[in-house]
Amino acid sequence: MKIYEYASAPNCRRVRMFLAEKGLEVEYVPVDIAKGENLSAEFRTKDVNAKVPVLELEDGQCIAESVAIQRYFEELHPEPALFGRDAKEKAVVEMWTRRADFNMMFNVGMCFQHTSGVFKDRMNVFADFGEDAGRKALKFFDVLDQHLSDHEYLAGDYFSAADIGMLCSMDFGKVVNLRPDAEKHPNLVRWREQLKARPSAKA
Ligand SMILES: N[C@@H](CCC(=O)N[C@@H](CS)C(=O)NCC(=O)O)C(=O)O
Repeated sequence: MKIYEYASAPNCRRVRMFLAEKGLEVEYVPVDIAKGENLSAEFRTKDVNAKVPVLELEDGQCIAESVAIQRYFEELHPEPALFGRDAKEKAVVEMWTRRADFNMMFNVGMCFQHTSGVFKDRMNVFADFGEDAGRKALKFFDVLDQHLSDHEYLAGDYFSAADIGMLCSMDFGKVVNLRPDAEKHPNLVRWREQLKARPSAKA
């Protein structure tokens, strides 16, 4: 079993942090997305979208999508539960996981891809769209700050995969100067520092 990944990519960090929380070790195979190694015909046989991370099982089955990879390991190693323990927790973690993807990862990612020029060799770039996505991510910082004013973690009083997804997405915002402001977002900064103190945050 191995995971194809690019160390500084947020969705790869999301899987590494999850596995560290579970105490699991998997072989990692670096794929340099900056050099476009993920765009090769061979890599496309592993993921039709040509993205990392991809988990390749012993029988050759490839599983792309960071959350799908996390769910595979959650099923095999249920403790500690990171996607919730009962129907209500599972739904709440799912809700926040989707928000991490659609409200944070998508906007931060689009801001990076459409304003940095790093991927201009492989996509059409619309700077206005990227700037607008950046503004949407910043607005979502406000929403998160409000939510975290009376919740310890995103899903409530327990740490979950939703926290991992949101942290990795939000931290990636630094590359396009999207950062929470300690004065404007004290609750969000408190939550981030709390997560960063976990050994898994360094994975
Ligand atoms: N929804 C996918 C997104 C995967 C994704 O966007 N991966 C990025 C790195 S974080 C990538 O491979 N980018 C290379 C490219 O777009 O060429 C997931 O959660 O794994």
